[in-house]
Formats: sequence, structure tokens, C-alpha cells
Amino acid sequence: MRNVVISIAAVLVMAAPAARAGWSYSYSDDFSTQKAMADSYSHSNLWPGGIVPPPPEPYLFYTSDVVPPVNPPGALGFSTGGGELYYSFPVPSDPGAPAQLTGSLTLNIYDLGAGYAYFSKSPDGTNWILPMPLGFGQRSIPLGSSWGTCYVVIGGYDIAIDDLQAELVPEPATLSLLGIGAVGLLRRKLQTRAWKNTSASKRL
Ligand SMILES: [Ca+2]
Repeated sequence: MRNVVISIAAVLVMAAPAARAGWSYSYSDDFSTQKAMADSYSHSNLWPGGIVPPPPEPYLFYTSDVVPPVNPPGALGFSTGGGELYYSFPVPSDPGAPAQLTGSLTLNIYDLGAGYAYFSKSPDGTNWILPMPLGFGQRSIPLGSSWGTCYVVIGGYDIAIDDLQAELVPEPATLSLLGIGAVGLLRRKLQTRAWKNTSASKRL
């Protein structure tokens, strides 16, 4: 019996890292710095400001010229001719991320005049859903992946975005499957133990 208890403990210890039940991911940007330019995997040209004329449309620019004023200062503007910002979450990629992810991307969207905002997302970075309108104010976009990476693009014209935050956790189904796997491993271990005990009894 003591051996069985030790075996159960060993299986649980072995299963714990594989289940990654504690894995979670969070990314945020208040746009007080230009980290979005490094963390996004693709984006429209950045107009650093102060250089006239601006680059040809579309382009992005950092601004505090939004109503109401944002705090901390800094928001990412999209030119009147448009602009796009592509992320793949986790940023940077996490080779230890579970394949099945679920979560959301929230952000604030400000109208700089007669603006329009949209998003699209993709399971593989190649095939994208049709762009969906976002409107203004705080918005939340559901994220999900079957391959450990969530691709999403924020686009629009004459808008600014701020307080972007992505949160991801393993999809519950993943935990269930991993749990089933752990139970299967435990059962097999116990069966092997029982078989060995039976064989030992026969030999006696
Ligand atoms: Ca800000």
C-alpha cells in the first residue's frame, strides 16, 4: 500500500509541469512609450512627429491629443488615411504556452474627428476573419487559439487607442484533456503495479 501511495505521489509530481494549470499571460501597454512598435509584429509606418511633412498615408503616431485626456499621457493615433497594428500574443512568443488558449484583448478607443475603428483576428496569422467594427470607448475582443498564438489586428482611421491589455489562460478543455491524460497515466501505473504484485504472488 505504501508503494501505491508513493506511486500516486510520483505520478502527480510528473503530471504537474505538463498540466501547466498555473500558466497565464498578461500584456499591457499604456502607450507612454513606443514599445508597441517593437512588440507588434507588423504595423503601419510610424510618424515620429516634428518632421514635416508626415509620411504618406497610412501611418501611426503618438499623441496626447484625445478627449478626455488620457492618463498616463500617450495614446497611439491612426492617421486620417488609416493605420494598422498587428499583435501575436503571447508577446514575445512563449514556447511553453498551452496550445489551447482563451482570453481577451481590451483597449480604449478615441475618436479624433470622424474616425472608424475595426479589428480582425486569425488562428494562424494567414487566414483572417472579416474586419469587425469596434466603435469607441472601452472595447473587449475575445481571443483564442488552438496553436498557442493569438493573432489580432487593430485598424482604423482618425482614431487613437490606449490602455491595451491582453489576458490569456489555458482553455478549460485543455486542462480537462490533460487531467484525463494524468488519470490515464495513474491508472496504467497502478495496473502495472497490480500485475507485478500478482506475478510475484504466483511465483511464491
Ligand atoms: Ca496612455
